[in-house]
Amino acid sequence: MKLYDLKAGMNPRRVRIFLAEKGVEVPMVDVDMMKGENATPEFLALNPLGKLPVLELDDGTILTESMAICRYFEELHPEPPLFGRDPLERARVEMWNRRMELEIAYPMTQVFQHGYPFWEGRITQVPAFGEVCRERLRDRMAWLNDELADRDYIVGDSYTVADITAQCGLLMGKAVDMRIPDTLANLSRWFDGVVSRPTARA
Ligand SMILES: N[C@@H](CCC(=O)N[C@@H](CS)C(=O)NCC(=O)O)C(=O)O
Repeated sequence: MKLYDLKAGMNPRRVRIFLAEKGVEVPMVDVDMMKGENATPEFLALNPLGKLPVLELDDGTILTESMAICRYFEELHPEPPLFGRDPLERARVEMWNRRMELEIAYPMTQVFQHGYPFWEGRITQVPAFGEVCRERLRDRMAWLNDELADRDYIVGDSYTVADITAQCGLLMGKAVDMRIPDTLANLSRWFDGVVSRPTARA
């Protein structure tokens, strides 16, 4: 088995942190986007979308999508449970993970893709959309701050994949001038906690 990885990418980071939380080591293949390695015919044969992460199993089976890859490892290595411990908690983890993807991680990537020269020529940039996403993020950070007033983690009393998605999304804020404002004390407290975990730099 090998995991094709993009060191700076938010989604590959989600998988690396997930694996580190599980204590699972998987051989990694670094793909350098700056050199266009994710657009070579060889890589596109693995994932025609040219995106990472990609997991290749020993029999040649390919899995893409970071959450699909994480779910596969959750089944192989159930401890510690990162997708919930019972039916209701699993549903709540799903709910919050989706929210963290759609309300935090997605607008953060759009701020980057529509507002920075790195993406010129790679996508059709619409700078105004990047600005709309900045506004949305400010609103959603305030919402998440209120949500975290009475719990330690995104879902409840334990760290889950929803925290991983939120922390990776918000980590990107450093690069696009969308850091968590100091006034959002609950969100700042939660973020300081998750980025201090030993797995945070996986
Ligand atoms: N929905 C996919 C998104 C994958 C994705 O967008 N990966 C980014 C890195 S965070 C990438 O490979 N981008 C390269 C490109 O768009 O050219 C997942 O969750 O794995």
